[in-house]
Amino acid sequence: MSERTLVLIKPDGVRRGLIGDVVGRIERKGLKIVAMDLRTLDAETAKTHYAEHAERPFFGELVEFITSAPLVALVAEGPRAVEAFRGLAGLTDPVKSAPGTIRGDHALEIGENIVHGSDSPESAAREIKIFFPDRF
Ligand code: PCG
Repeated sequence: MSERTLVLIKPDGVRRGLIGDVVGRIERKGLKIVAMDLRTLDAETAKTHYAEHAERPFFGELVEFITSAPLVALVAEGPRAVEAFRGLAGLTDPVKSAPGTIRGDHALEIGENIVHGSDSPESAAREIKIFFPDRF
């Protein structure tokens, strides 16, 4: 059965010219990109997206970073898309992330870890509604 996941190529990924690398990995894996948009997030959208982290000490920093410059939001679709993309992305901490993953190959900082991927099909449905309210 097909599933959808929300992927963000965060401002660090866009700034460093990694849109093609990330999109290429998604496509080579066999996931289908069914929506994609380059945009700069406003603070309200960022806070809604990251609501589960609202009480964390790094929340302010997280919102400031994600709104600081353009990002790419995309929806990828395929069998177990959530888990499939999380495998491509690697662990949240890029230093602990294996080489061969997006974060393992490209990042060192937990706050600037190139991509976001939904962590469950339920989160994916919520996040896709935030980024692409009229599309699905
Ligand atoms: P993401 O986008 O998958 O979901 C929440 C994000 O919070 C996570 O990736 C990290 O980039 C970020 N994050 C987690 N821990 C920390 C931290 O200690 N400091 C900062 N600045 N960001 C963090």
